[in-house]
Amino acid sequence: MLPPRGQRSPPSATSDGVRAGERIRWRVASLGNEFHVLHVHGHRWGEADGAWRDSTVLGPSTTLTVDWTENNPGRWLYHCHVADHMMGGMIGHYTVTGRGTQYPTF
Ligand SMILES: [Cu+2]
Repeated sequence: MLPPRGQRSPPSATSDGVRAGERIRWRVASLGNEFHVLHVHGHRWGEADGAWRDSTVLGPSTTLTVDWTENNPGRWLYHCHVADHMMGGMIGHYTVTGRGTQYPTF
């Protein structure tokens, strides 16, 4: 999802065609030697400690796998919360079609 530092290419995730009701898995890789804070708007995933989160810190050269059942149609932003990373291109949108419960954005 996140481009190498200094590149302005958009994240590689493609999501058009995801429909409410589908089970979704995101695999995210943090490349290089910087920390990132992934935030996915409109969605949360369960963690091993029982907490529900919509953002998480990714350390250098780590990966994250999260799953959820899609239930929130709309066009959602996902991005790194480090401002200069986001301004450098670590931002994209994620589109969910179909019917479901429309939850507020976060
Ligand atoms: Cu970042």
